[in-house]
Amino acid sequence: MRFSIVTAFPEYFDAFLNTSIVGRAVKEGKIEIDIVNLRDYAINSYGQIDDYSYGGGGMVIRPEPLYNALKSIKSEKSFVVYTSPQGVVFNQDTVEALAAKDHVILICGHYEGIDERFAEKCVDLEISIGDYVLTGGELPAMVIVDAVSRLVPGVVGRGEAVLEDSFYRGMLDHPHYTRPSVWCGLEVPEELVSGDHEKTARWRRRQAVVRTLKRRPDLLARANIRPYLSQGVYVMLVHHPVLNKDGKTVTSAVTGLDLHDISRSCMTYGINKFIVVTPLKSQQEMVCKIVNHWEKAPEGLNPMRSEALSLLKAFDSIEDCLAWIEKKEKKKPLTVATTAKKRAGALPVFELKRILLERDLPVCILFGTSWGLADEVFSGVDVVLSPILGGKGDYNHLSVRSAVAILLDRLFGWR
Ligand code: 9D3
Repeated sequence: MRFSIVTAFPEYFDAFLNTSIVGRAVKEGKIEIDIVNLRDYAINSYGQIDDYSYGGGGMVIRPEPLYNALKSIKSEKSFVVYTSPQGVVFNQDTVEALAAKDHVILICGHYEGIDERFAEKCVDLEISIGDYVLTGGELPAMVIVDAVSRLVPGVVGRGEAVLEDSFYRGMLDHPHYTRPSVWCGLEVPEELVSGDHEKTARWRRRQAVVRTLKRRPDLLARANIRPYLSQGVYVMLVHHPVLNKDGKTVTSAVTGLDLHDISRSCMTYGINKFIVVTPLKSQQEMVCKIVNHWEKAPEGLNPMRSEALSLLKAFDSIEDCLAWIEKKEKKKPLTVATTAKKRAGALPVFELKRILLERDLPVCILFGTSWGLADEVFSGVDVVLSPILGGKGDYNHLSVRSAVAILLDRLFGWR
């Protein structure tokens, strides 16, 4: 990975290039950083690189020195970044995108900025590091190089630290402690000195959750919360006798397609069990038959032979299933109903994420079939989720397997 930094103040980078993790990575040849002095491309022998702003204001860097400096270093593989307060705000997604490039050129702005024609013609991405005012783009360039370098293999000593960051990305870190075990009368939390790894992990997860909810609730919209839930997550597909619009009682049939697709969604998003509820014995037998059919299918006959169906379980009623979960988890699960229609009191997924983290209970998400869940189900659950909507109208036409996939992605997907 190579970085080229175009700046009128190369001295800024002296310590940076020789210090700590970045300094070591440069020495070991894992990254290459060249500093290009913009003054070497001045328009005259006075070293002039800037000029008065058209229309008044301060000084602006002229396009010719920038263009000539760029020409000396640019190849087809170069990606040109300009640091400016008007840029898109830098985050870990941008870091990852830049880490995939071979050669990143960073143009540091100074004074009021650079001539806009150069930015239009030569810059691929304009980046700001946050909403505060600095004196120039040199510190932002160092911030970018620092963050991107960490993702270059071998730069961060403990490679798994980088993996952990991306795995737990989207949530704040837990607090850290070191010796002495008592300092100023303050003790290290008992959970960390117990030597019990499971206990330590649980405490750290919980602390990360508490801090994120308190300090950065905005992060929840994108965070993958599954690793932070210490209890099981269950998906329930309900085939319940419901009144249809003609006033007849009907029970929808189990379908192989639903069982497969929902099982695979559950597998993908770390769901503990996929439970099918149907009061009909013949339908329960059908579930077993489908599972057995695929499990016993000879190799080669079933290209989708998957362990996903091992998540599947059938129950007579919602109550029986919830009692089973409670027994298994030693806690009453939080029950969540889904609907395709708007309902009063329904909560958006974002709120459910917050509730799940706050309560840290096992959770069972109920999906209805055909006409949806029965009214008494809605009144008996802890949370009703707002329907998945888009386009127009206050009703969705999604198949239940699509609804499961979308909801699981919104709850537990990386984004
Ligand atoms: C009068 C308008 N100002 C723009 C908000 C002028 C101005 C202020 C500061 C122009 C340039 C600068 C110098 N800052 C950077 O070059 C810069 C920066 C920053 O100030 N904050 C956050 N990220 C960045 S990236 C480059």
